Amino acid sequence: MSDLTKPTVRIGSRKSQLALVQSNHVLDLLTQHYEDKTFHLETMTTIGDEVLDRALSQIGEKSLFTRELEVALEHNKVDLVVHSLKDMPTTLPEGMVIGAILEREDPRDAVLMAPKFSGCTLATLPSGSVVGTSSLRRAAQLKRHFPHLAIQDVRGNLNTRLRKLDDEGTYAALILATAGVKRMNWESRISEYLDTDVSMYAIGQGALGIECRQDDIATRQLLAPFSHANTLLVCVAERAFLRTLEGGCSAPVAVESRLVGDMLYLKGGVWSLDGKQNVTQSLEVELVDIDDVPPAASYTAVVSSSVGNSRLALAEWLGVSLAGKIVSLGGGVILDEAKKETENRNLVAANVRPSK
Ligand code: DPM
Repeated sequence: MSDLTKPTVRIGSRKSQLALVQSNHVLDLLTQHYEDKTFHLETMTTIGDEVLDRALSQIGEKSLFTRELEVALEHNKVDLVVHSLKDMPTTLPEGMVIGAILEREDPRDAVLMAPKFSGCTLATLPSGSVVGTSSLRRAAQLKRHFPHLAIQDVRGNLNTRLRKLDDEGTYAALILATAGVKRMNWESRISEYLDTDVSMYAIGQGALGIECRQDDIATRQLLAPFSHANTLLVCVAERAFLRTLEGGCSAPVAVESRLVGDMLYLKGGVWSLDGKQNVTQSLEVELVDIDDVPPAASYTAVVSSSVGNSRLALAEWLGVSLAGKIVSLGGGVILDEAKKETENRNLVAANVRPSK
């Protein structure tokens, strides 16, 4: 029951089961921490939830799963929104920031097998087996490592996908993020975890990002204690990498990152859509505290009152520098080609003649 004598903080959420689990998790954390406030969930639907007949990369909108929620934030209908960080664009609409990044779950991709193939791994599935994923990143890496498999789009929320895997007979396996599968309580269905030598993960995968208005200092202060410094720093580096490459959903870009002591390691890669060409590189930086580094308004839209500015700036620098290194080694050409091919595929899907 909401107590009308306490001020209410409104949390915006998508309606899918995964979004609700994530938003309720944040609601519980806030409720336990702030006894003098009431927290309330407002649910809404986004384009990403509604358009289920096209691949993600075909819808051609960067903020697929976030736009409607951001409009609600902008119009002061809600005070904060919980997202999977990997669904948050690296540049947010004017006036919005990521006020907290929660501790990252296992960032690896995972395999869920159809009952018929239980006991198999991706490597031992029969030739021509259909593996479902709409992620260009996963598709490219899988094509490279498992040329005997047929990668096919699969859309819909996680519940729809699992039903398709179990009931339809089209798919031998699905590739999903371990984090989402765990949050849905389906961990027992994971038959194989993909190490990064097979599948590097998406930028921000496994972490939750909480968006709020940049000028809403009260909400920013409310969120600050929930930020996980280690996750925040690796994710700033990953997001700076993606932003510099202008990857988004339309091209295969992946990372692996680690913060050990003060050493921040970032590995990044880009792939052609068929996975045959790729450039991967790594870079590291020591995070140090320099007192007189002035704060930026945000670091890839992320704000933090507890992590030092010089650390945030160095994390951002790492991502930008790694992207520069990959572009200079031919990764830029691979990415441009992948983006052009994706656009043309989308035009074909929309019945428009592709450009040369
Ligand atoms: C983004 C991608 C996917 C989601 C692309 C990618 C996967 C799409 C697909 C940007 N967002 O990963 O290369 O497989 O067809 C999404 C999931 C989660 C957040 C589901 C998943 C849960 C995990 C998390 C969809 N967004 O990837 O299995 O919090 O990171």
